[in-house]
Amino acid sequence: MDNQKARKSGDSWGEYRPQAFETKWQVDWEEKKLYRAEAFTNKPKYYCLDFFPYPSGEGLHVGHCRNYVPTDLISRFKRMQGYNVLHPMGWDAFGEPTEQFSVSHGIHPRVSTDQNTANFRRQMAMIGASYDWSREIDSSKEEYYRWTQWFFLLLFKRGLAYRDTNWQWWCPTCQTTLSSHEAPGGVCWRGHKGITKREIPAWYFKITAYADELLSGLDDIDWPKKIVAMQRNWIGRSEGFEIDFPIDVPQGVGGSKLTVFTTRPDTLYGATFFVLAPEHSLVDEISQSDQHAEVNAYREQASRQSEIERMVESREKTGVFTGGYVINPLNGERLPVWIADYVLPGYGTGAIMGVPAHDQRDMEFARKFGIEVRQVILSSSVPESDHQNPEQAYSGEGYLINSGPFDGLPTQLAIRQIGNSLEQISAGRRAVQYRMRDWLISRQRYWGTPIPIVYCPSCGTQPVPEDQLPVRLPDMKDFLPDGRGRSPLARVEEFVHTICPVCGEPAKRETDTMGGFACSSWYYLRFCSPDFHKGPFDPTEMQYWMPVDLYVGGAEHAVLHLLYARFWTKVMVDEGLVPFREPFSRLLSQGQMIGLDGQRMAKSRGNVVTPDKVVEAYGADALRVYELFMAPFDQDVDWSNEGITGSWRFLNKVWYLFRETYYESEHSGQVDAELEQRLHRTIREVTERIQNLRFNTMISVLMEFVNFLAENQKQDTHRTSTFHHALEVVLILLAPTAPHICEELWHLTNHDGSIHQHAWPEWDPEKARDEFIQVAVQVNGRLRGVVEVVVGADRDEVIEIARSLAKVSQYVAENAIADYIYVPGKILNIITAK
Ligand code: ANZ
Ligand code: ZN
Ligand code: ZN
Repeated sequence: MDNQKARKSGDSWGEYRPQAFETKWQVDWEEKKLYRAEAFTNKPKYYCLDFFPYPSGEGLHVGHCRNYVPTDLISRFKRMQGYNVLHPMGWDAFGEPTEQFSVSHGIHPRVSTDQNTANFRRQMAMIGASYDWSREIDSSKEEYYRWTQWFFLLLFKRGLAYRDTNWQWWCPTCQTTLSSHEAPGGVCWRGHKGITKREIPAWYFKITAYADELLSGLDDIDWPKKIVAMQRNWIGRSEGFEIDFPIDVPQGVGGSKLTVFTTRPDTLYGATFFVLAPEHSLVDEISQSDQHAEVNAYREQASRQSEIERMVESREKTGVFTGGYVINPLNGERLPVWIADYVLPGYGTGAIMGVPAHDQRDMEFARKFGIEVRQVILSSSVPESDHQNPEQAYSGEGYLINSGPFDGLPTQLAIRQIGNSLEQISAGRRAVQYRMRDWLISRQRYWGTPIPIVYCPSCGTQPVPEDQLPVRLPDMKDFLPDGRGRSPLARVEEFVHTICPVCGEPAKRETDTMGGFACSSWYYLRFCSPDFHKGPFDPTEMQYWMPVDLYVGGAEHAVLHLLYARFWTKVMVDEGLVPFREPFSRLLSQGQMIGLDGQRMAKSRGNVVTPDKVVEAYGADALRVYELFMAPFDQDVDWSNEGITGSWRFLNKVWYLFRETYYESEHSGQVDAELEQRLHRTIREVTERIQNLRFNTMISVLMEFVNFLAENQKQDTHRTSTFHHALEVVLILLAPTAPHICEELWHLTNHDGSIHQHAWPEWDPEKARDEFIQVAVQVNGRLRGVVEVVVGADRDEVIEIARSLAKVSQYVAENAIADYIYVPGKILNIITAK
């Protein structure tokens, strides 16, 4: 810093009034195209992406900022570190909410989408987000959705898109089918009650073909454990056996069989009955005539239950005997065949062997209908006193009893040997099952990507040729469904009637549109080359930018969106389109913002705080500091009005530190060794904490350092060159967090260019070397140990280290903690609740 230039009179600065300069800088950054990503520079690349937001009519609230502020900080930080950063934004604009919004406001979805995205853009600029707006995309625009259709054709060509008629959830309010995940608990995901099942032809994507790859890929990515577990659970892979039970036909020819899927073939000797799902295709064949009436009545009743209801474990078991029997292939026993709704049609083979002693649902069923409960597994832990609770099935491992030649075998060995025996007599085979179902893509709605398929009376189902894309969404004024279960597009004659691409004769178009998850399954690729016309993305740009280095968004999309996007990526790999198997290397999900009423912040709950209000009162930087400082990034947090004031006060302190010290004094040229050490440690701590996404403690480090400088300033030891250098560095370190105030101070202190283009400071490891001190740890005033901590470690860190002490962890585990009293650098006293 040039000492001469630094002389400037303090009174031109005034008070800290962020409203006076924040917008000015936002406009300046945009004009200077500061945040444009440019491919093929010799810088390393960094792709930092937010989940694709749906541009709601309500706009952003401060809860959303918990997503956008941290990714903005990371993007700014990476740019200063010399990366070529891609930080784009776009809109997941197709979908029912937009349609509903349009209806209730009496505007066309195209118009409302444009209005809403404009508002989002404004709000994002207002909080200082550094998006590269030259890459903005909108999934409801023709330039985008023609490529969504292109991907549909790719899936079709590879045999991964098919049409089938199935029972599906139908929401009478939304007037569309719902995929199973959109009907959790038998309620439409938008809260509508009274959904029913309908048999409807629809398009599906065969995601199940990639089940194993979707599982194994989870090993190669840096994602939160919880989300990986949710993905695994959703895919739900089970290894087991299929076992054939011949149907017992007293008179006449046999040969038919019923097959079960079981994970426990070792319990085969304990099977005392057999159950088919009421929907099973062989129910009619097995039912005896005197049972027909009862069987049919039960089937009718079962069809009205939701799958979710049927899966509830505690439900009273119901069922009907069919009159038929099957034969246990290993011991020849005759088992009565029932139908019961706790057996689901869509899983395994839709049939089970009932082993009441070792499966709780089977136990409840057997008790209700007076069926024998036969124990075949003895728990190994308590061999002699193995008195089983007569109402509680033992589903663990152990040793076989009552199992003929297999008696005495431990579970795992028994599974293998019984499996081998079944294989030898061709009555069983190894099998793998997945809970995941194929992806239902059809929606009978207007505001979505039209499915590019044509039905010809002579040529059948034909894909629309690539060079005829896009299949344009016709402009409809009255686009609501008419209650007949068809897509509104079916009413547009010019749309429906077309020419068969194969024979040139009249044909009809598919009128369903695609569910929104199709649009968001590839958008991350579009950002690499948003204006590319020859394909969904430019292969060279894609090679440069992909995969996404950091992907951040809410946990509510942790299963489906991520699974679908991973699925499309794997299809693209197989087609030779992309070289990476996983699109998102690192994933994070931010915690939620809880409103003042203790509920998750949401417009529908009326507890929303908008960034507009906060920025107006405190400025964007205070909001940003607050969002980052209030809690660890991934934890839920309560909105607090005091908290935002605290953040503002911190920035105010920064402002006055500069105003009152820096330019009213010249430095002496002297070096302050102690300050230098602190400075280098601060650089290291801030850098590492940003890298480890510990934004809240990163800000504490900066606050502490600013306080230290302010103290020095009062003691008038601020004339050293070290002090002046430290001030400059503080500004750079704070710039990604509070970009406006730092830019303003940067210019007030006569620096040229934008601070956001300044290089990130380095630290000297020698100078930053840690010094340790000992802190005594007490529990309720009694000494329990001593821990070594780094000088300057904050309270939370000391608590964390202290809690892991063996003598302390015991107290912590057994008692609730009432308080921690920390005397910095000396004593931590843990007070337990009494
Ligand atoms: C006999 C048995 C004995 C079972 C035992 C369990 C314990 P996962 O792990 O989820 O794959 N099952 C199979 N198909 C079913 C269906 N369509 N509806 C309801 N239940 C079904 O579960 C596999 C087990 O779930 C299978 O193993 C079967 O019950 C049941 F001591 O077979 B088991
Ligand atoms: Zn609905
Ligand atoms: Zn034809």
